[in-house]
Amino acid sequence: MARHLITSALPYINGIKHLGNMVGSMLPADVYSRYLRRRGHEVLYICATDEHGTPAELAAKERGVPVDVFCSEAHDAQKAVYDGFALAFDHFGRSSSTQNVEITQHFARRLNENGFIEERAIRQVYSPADGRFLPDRYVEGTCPHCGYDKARGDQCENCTRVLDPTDLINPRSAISGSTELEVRETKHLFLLQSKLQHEVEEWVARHEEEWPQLAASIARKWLNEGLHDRAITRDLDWGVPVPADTWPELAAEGKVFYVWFDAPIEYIGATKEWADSAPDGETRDWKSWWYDVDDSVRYTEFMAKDNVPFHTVMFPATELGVREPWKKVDYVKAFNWLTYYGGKFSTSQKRGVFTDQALDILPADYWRYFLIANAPESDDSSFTWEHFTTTVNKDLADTLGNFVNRVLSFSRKRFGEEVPAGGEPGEAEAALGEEIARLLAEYETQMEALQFRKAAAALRALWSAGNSYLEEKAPWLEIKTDQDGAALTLRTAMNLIHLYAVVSEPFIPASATAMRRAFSLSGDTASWVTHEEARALTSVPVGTPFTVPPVLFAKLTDDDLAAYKERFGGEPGA
Ligand code: B3M
Ligand code: ZN
Repeated sequence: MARHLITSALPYINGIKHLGNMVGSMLPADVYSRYLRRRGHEVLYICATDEHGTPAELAAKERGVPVDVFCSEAHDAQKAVYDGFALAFDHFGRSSSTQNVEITQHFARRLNENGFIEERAIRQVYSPADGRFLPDRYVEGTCPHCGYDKARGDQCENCTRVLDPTDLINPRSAISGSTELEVRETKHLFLLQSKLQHEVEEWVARHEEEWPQLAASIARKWLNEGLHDRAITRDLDWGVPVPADTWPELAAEGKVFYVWFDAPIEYIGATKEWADSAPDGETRDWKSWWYDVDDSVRYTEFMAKDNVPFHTVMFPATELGVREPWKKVDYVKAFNWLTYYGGKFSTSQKRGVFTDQALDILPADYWRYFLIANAPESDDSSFTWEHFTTTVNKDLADTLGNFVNRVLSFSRKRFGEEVPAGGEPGEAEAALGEEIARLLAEYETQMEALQFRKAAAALRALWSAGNSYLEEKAPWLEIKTDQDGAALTLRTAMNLIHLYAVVSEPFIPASATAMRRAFSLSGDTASWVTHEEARALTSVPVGTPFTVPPVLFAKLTDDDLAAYKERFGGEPGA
């Protein structure tokens, strides 16, 4: 059993995330964590809100509240949505924590001691109208690479290239809209990534073969373009302060670290937050997860493709330059985009379905299953309400939900509230057992390979196999001539329900719990199903009391579909 460290890209604090963000980071990380926990591994799943930088300041400004107040409220609001999605973080932290401040400053001091930080005077965009320097997103304009006219000063949303505000064509202030911008000189800290290029290349070369193609190709592209020295400080009121013991002058000017410098470090910071918040009597050793002395931890990161350069090249460069054995990522699971009717989901333009709205409409399990089954793994994938309602009706309501309900209600009606005895398993049961064991093995293989769509397909096939068996045996007919045979069929089907409860938990935890609780099994542990158990289908013994849970998944009607499309718009976006 390994120790698995899992992180998903830290959601920015500036607003509630849409379904595209959810499926490209937190949700698959949660599914994978839940799976590994069930398999008996030690898992630590860490996430946090990414609270620094210009997006936070701009969002707070828009709301008219101080940025720290804004962040703490926005953190709670995001956390509530993630609880609603049943994301089982071990800790959901905040990058503005004192733990992150300390570790970030420590990293900066070490990088400086090792000769990887240099103070440089640079020319920066200054807005007389706003009376301040305009870093990153405070400047908007046209991307010099692709011509997109709403590019931000830190990164072009359209072509994902990282930018500097002075790169933009026709720049304007994001605060006042002023186009009368000047360039003035000011001092900043630079991380000398060019000096680390060689080491990062070597490190990537040792890992890229194992990474999915999407992550590996992005890392390569960045390395081939060459690592540039980058300014890692900003003129902002909000952020991790530059430590005064090392850079008194810059600290006095109120410079803070650039958000992309401290955000990945928060993976570590949040782990320390987790340790520091241990209940009385429990000790949590955060360093054993991060200070890599015995190679006992496997670290998997989840993120959308625009975050890949920061995680495969820049953060590793930082970690390498610190010259301490900080754990570096082993496996990078990257995702393409989920589109809304082929167009962009957009937080800023409020197009698509937001995670809080999704939960208003239907419980988390509907979304969890649909999103993972259609995760944009090898390509972008498109969300449409038509596809969503069809999938829910077919897979969840008909294939799984109906099976559970039909089997349990019919058995209760004919044999009472305990699992019936019936005859000995025959050929049909043996064939079913083989099929279930085979599909379970396939499901495990895909989960371990982090192939979520294929894992979902295997799960669906497991549910379907139960339906085929039930159709073939038709206990509602069988019972007319062969009571024992019908009881055997139902008992076997009930064992399938229990197996489904166990193996479906990573995808649909609430429904899985409802299925499991249908049986009063003493000593029913959280453990996984072995292939022998899958073949035998006898884990739920004769005589086990059961109840019929309420309908697991409601069928969505044409009226529902029309209402969703009316509310959210069902047409391709720009
Ligand atoms: N907050 C970007 C994003 O939300 C950023 C990820 C940080 S991961 C350390 O897409
Ligand atoms: Zn661009």
